[in-house]
Amino acid sequence: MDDSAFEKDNYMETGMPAATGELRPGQVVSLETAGEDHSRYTFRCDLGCQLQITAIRPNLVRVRYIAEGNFDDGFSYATVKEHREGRCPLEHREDSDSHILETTALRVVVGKNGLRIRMEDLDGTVLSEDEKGFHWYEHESFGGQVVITSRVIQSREHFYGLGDIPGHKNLRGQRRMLWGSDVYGYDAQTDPLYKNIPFFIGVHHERAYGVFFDNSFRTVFDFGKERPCTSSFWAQGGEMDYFFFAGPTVPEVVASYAWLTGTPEMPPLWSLGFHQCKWSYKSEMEIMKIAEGFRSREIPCDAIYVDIDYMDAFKCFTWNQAPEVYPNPARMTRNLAEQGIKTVAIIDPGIKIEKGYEVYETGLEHDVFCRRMDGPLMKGNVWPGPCYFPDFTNPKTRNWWADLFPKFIQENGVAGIWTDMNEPAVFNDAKTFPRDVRHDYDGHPCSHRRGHNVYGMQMARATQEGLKRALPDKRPFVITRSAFSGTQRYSSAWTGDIQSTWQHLRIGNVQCQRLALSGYSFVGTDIGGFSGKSDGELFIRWLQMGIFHPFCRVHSSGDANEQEPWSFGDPYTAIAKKFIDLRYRLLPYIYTVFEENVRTGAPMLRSLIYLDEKDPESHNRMEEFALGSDVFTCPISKPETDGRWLYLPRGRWYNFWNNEPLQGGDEMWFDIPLESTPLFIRAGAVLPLGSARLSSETPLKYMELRAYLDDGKATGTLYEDSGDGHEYREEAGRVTKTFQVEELETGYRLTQDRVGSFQPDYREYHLEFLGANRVLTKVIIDGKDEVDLKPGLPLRVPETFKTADFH
Ligand code: MIG
Repeated sequence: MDDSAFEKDNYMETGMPAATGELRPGQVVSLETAGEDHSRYTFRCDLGCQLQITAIRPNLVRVRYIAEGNFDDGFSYATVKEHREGRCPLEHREDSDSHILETTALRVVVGKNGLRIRMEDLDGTVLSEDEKGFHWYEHESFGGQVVITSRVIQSREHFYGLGDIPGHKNLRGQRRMLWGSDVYGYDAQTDPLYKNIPFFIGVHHERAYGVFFDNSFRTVFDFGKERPCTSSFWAQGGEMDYFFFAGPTVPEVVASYAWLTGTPEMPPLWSLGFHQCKWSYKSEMEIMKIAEGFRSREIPCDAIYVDIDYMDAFKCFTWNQAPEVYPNPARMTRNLAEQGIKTVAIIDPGIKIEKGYEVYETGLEHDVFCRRMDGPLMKGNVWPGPCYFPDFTNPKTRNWWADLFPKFIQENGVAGIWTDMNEPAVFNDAKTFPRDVRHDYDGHPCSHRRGHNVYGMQMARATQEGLKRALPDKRPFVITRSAFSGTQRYSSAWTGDIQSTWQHLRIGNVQCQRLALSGYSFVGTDIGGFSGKSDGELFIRWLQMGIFHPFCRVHSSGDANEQEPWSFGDPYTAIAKKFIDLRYRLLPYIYTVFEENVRTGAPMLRSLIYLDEKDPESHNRMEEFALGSDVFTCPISKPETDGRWLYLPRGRWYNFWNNEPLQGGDEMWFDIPLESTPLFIRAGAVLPLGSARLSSETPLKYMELRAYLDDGKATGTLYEDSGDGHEYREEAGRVTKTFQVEELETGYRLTQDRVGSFQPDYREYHLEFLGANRVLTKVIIDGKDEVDLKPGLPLRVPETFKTADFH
């Protein structure tokens, strides 16, 4: 029997505690403080329950409860250790009912009876308030406790975040489970999904807070679905251990969560280009034809993927080298590389049980595979038939796994690795490992109940390490389907097996926005949809959204139709090329936005709620989103339409296509034929646009700078480095340029401020002033070289300029 049946998943129902088995903390009997700065307080109750509150930063506190016994060592895969261990002082006082702890930004009020918590700002405005607060049930089948926290939903409170959940952007009224699952052809109601990101944001009264429940057991979040005024979350084991982010704005909550769980390293530039994939391109010949398809039509492309059929009998780290399949992978990848195209190969966790197969044999030798409770290795069926599965939560296993990559990658010329099926997925009733499977959990031995939700994350981590060992001078590129909080440090991600329908275009849009709000920016969908059959119109509209996602890849199951940019004939091919070209023109901007995410944790994709939580229009609208601070879009998500209504956020904008200035804060109609998509640039931005090219490796001829003037002013940033390698870690290997436009009496002054000394290939900027109210006829560079401007030609300035005065 599927042993998930032993785990009851509803702990919300009201009823007499005695009847339901619900247990509560009782009365506080003692209080201890630790740390010279009193950054931690521990409360003990009469029956053994404890609460520990630790201030990490003024707007970030950690809250841990245990029902009995002692706190565990607090180990977490999700958080950056030095950040989790940050400390800041807490001031304590008490009144008859409560203990009151304060940082310089947040007040935590703890009830002496029952340990209920109220989080307030220092003016006494409630951010979040417990209902029953912490309570628990004994877990009858497995031992330990089901740990729960319930809170009062504030008036007009809305909820966001929670990873890749496919339903409405606003989670109010929804219940969602986190238990990574292989959900082929999922839809908006499917629950759970692939990724497990137990982080959500609450917004009410123009304020935001966040909660990260750092627990890898199966968790459930209820945002007023069962009881309309109560939100709650619980786990099937482990501790009630959560981090509370006080905001008070959505951007602050999101950046704070990203700080705690980490941000990625800079990716190779090619990984932000356009990628083409299919399950499967079945031979070298077919792959070379696809590459030729791109190059003969001059459609840019940076990577082609090989799916499971490149392997010999689905054995990881092997190639089927039969003459009609992949006779010479090294030759193929070299030929692709000469055309500027990288090869990304899929690797699954299941290792075929087959005598003599090296990965299997060395796996046995190093004892890296998962075992059942009573000792035997865990057997499960996936693509190769019966398999064993590495325990990626064991450092020894990760080391063994990482060592498999150098040979595979160097011999075959592979540039990046795609990890799939790592929920983990198994072809059995439970669709995953039996619950009794053992995991090392980095020295915290446990069953699959605790190991499941981090399995994919640890596989991605070990794979990233493998790429680092294989190509030490390059930046690793990994893509994963399953993830836990913090996986953004190791890998990009895609949203899994999405269907080729208009509804799924809309679902994918929400998923990517939600992931970005949940610390995971380097994400995208299977453009055109994975399962089912796309048509030219759906493909184009999906692509018009996909080029604004940080990860931009076409993928399809390939059983219903071809899905290359030219598969739908005219006029679709030309339109597809136009938008893939646009992706490449935007690459310098996208790269700059990525660097901002790495440095500050600001998400690359920005939902309306992120842009302006004080604007009620932002709470429930789902389709509009920004890429970085300056680019705003909204996909056309319905067939046979040549326009749509959309909400432009408050502030001023320009229509990218005709440079028309627009006043936001309103819903507007735009005519959008198939060869266009809604695209707006923030007034006051200087947008860098690269010249068109076939791959990210082709040097730029020049950089276009478009100053979208807001009252005569504009500013912008451009981050550049060599696009790969590690030199960018030094100032000499990178440059951050800040551009500033101010209005002069008879023209404009543009200044460039550079930090870092990296020198790009191109020598010239081509400038454009949008919203200018004068005709410019000459430019003076750095106060001396005066050049006449020719009408109709671009305004050119050398890449090295400091000030350019236009008159
Ligand atoms: O059971 O490798 O989501 O992208 O093409 C299906 C074959 C396994 C699921 C992935 C999909 C991939 C497919 N995989």
